[in-house]
Amino acid sequence: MLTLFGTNVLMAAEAATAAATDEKPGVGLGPLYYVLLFFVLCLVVAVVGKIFRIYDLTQQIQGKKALNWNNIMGIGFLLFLILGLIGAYWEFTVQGAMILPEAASIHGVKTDEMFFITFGITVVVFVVTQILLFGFVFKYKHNAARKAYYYPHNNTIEKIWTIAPAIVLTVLVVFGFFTWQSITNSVNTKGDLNIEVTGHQFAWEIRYPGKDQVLGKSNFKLVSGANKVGVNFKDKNSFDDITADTIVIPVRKTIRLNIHAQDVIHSVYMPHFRVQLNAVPGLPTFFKFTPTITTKEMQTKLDDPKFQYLLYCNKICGGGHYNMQKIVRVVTEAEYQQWISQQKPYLSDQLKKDLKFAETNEPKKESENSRLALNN
Ligand SMILES: [Cu+2]
Repeated sequence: MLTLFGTNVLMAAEAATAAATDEKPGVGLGPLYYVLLFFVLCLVVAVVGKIFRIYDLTQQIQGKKALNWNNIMGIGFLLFLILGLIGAYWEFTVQGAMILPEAASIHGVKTDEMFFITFGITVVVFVVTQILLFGFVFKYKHNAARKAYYYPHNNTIEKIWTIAPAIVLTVLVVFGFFTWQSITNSVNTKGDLNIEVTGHQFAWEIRYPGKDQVLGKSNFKLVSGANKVGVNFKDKNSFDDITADTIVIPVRKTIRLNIHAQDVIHSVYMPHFRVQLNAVPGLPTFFKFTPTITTKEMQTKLDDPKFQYLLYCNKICGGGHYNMQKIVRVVTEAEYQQWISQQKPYLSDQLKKDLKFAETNEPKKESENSRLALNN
């Protein structure tokens, strides 16, 4: 314990120095501090218990009235209830304030609604059951003057507490099922912006369709240093495809994310839009959503000029997992058009060179077929 405490004091001192020199907020209390605090609390409870016990024994030796342990335990339960409820309220207000800002997509609003309805129902049940549980323990603690009422079974109560939760859960599940259906049962409509997101250890590759609005076909067998997502240039639709470092999307336009993975399972996660879908090797998936709040509008709403929407990988996919992050910028249609006109074509000079190389050396390259045979 002393070692733990010492380490924490050192950490706090270091953080204080850093804060003084860099003016950066220092991290004073590490997790070890709280572990230590927990053990100290346990120790305090044990010591107080022992003191009571010694007092009790002394009273008995002196022939005085012994302590009423049932009362002490009853009050303990009541304290636990009160402190627990205060703790729950604290969690709700302090940690609750750290939740995501309002959903920035159409379906996200529905997801949030469902979340808050479920949360509301469970909170009410939680508070009522905890009060009943600990309140009953306190009220009906052992009392020598009172005889327990024998009440072994009641079919009506059994029926109520089986049927009521069953109905509530069924409503929640059916509600969830239809919401999920409405989010995912999206037909492809003309005018959707198709964007391809390919995950690999440890980065995301982004491809936009060119003027034709159609992404060219791709095949993992064609992946090479220059052709990172294995675009098939036999498909004419791929000629005008565009590669980008950031994801930029126009507000209030339906986006269809075409999701691929090249090595292990990754997961496309954009919490502000309430979007998450796994990227599975060999199994292309897609997710459609419509952003409703531009990055600038969100910065104003949150009063945070540095705010950015982000795309994360939400599967622990290896050592560099933390690195799989991309900024997502939601802009107006005009800003989007301006941005896309400045992006590089996917068919880079290097790629053109590579492909030509395959064309001229075709007969020798039989063995390296898949990668270089695309110009056959
Ligand atoms: Cu990943």
